[in-house]
Amino acid sequence: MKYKFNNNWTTDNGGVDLNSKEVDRYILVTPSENQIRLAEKPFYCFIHFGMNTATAREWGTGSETPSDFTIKSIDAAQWVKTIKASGATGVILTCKHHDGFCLWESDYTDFSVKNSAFQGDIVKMVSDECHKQGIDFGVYLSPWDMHDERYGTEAYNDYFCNQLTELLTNYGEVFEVWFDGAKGSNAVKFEYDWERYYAIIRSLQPKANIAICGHDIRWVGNEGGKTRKSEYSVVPSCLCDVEKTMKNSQQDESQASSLQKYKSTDEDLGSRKVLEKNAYLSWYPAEVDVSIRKGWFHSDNENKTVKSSKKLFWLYLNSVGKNCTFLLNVPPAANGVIHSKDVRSMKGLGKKIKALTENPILIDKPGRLSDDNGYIDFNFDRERKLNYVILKEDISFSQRVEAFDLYIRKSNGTFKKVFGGTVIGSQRIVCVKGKKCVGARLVIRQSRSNPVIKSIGFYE
Ligand code: FUL
Repeated sequence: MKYKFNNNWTTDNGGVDLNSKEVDRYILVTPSENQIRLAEKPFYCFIHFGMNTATAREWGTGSETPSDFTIKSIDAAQWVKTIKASGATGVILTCKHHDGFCLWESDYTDFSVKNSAFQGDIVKMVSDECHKQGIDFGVYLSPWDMHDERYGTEAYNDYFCNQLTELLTNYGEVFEVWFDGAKGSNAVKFEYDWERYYAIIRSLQPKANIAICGHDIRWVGNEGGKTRKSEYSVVPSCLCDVEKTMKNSQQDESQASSLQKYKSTDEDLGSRKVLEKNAYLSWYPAEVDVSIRKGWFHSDNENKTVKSSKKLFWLYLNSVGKNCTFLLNVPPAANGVIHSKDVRSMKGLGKKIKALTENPILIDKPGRLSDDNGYIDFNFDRERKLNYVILKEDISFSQRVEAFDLYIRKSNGTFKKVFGGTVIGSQRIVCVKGKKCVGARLVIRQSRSNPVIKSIGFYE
């Protein structure tokens, strides 16, 4: 055999402690029930729709009037059907974007669909449709509001809480509340009453995760689909600091696409080197938000920028397959439907995601590995063309694996390394590109205490 495999790997463990007080401190950080539920349904969609759809802008100006919302009808059934076809399991609707216009008939402002040409409540139409077609519903409510006169005074916090209460009371179960960190650089200085907002969410929708300016879901840090080589879920608690998130978020309308460029500054958020310097740690998994087109809102000028299903699938593998959740934005047009180009890509994506696990070769549930489980062998029934390997840690025991390798075993008995990776986390998808083999070997090189592998699946 060309490679040396160490059965009793725990004595080596990459030269770092397998068990120690410090390691215990890391693995004691585990997800909440809500975070576990989200990790099990890691792909969902954004719907950016509102005043900006009618005016073909990204941010609006704050001086629009309800009559500028010229859209008269929407086909919510088509929206949800399109999203379901992609394999996504939820929708987050921009109930109010930075321009302040509300897609529901709020009792606390005149600036809503109520006073426009639109007949009805768009939040109700979309949430009803989600419930009808069996997918989750979530809300985006922009804290920054360019229109409302109360913004900048304590009365705005009351207004925001009232709106949050409406959204979390009248539209059934809400799976995620998305608080955007974006705020114009010239906006008045104002302290949002986050603790009050969070208390309302926890009491009215205890199953909802709070994203971005919240403590349940971390923004991956860019809007281009880039994830880190090692995306850790156990990170320093200071990353939950809302002010820090806001500083990195969009601060100008024209930045809509510049955030699609990658920043690599904060590449390491959760290695031992980082954690040992931080007294407080949190389970704060990353969410990748990307738009299917150049902008977040639909504009006919950007129909050429619709991403192909191949590109979307790559984004899926690079997020869902790398311990992140994936929030893909699909913005309907001003005629009330999602454009046929976007529909085509979404359908294509759905097919690709389905095909990923359509032909299982073997699925195993190893559980907690023992000291002499340095490697585990898997024997296939016959020679197979291996395409994907899907690994999952049991994250209720935290995120433990720090380095692993995958080998295939050829029909002549030799091993060939096909992948060397770092973290696994809730899900790691490894592409093997149809290599012929009769078995495989998973080698754990480094871990925080003994790994707990929930499952490993091999797919043709
Ligand atoms: C940003 C916003 O400014 C964009 O308009 C969009 O809503 C995106 C998801 O977040 O920060």
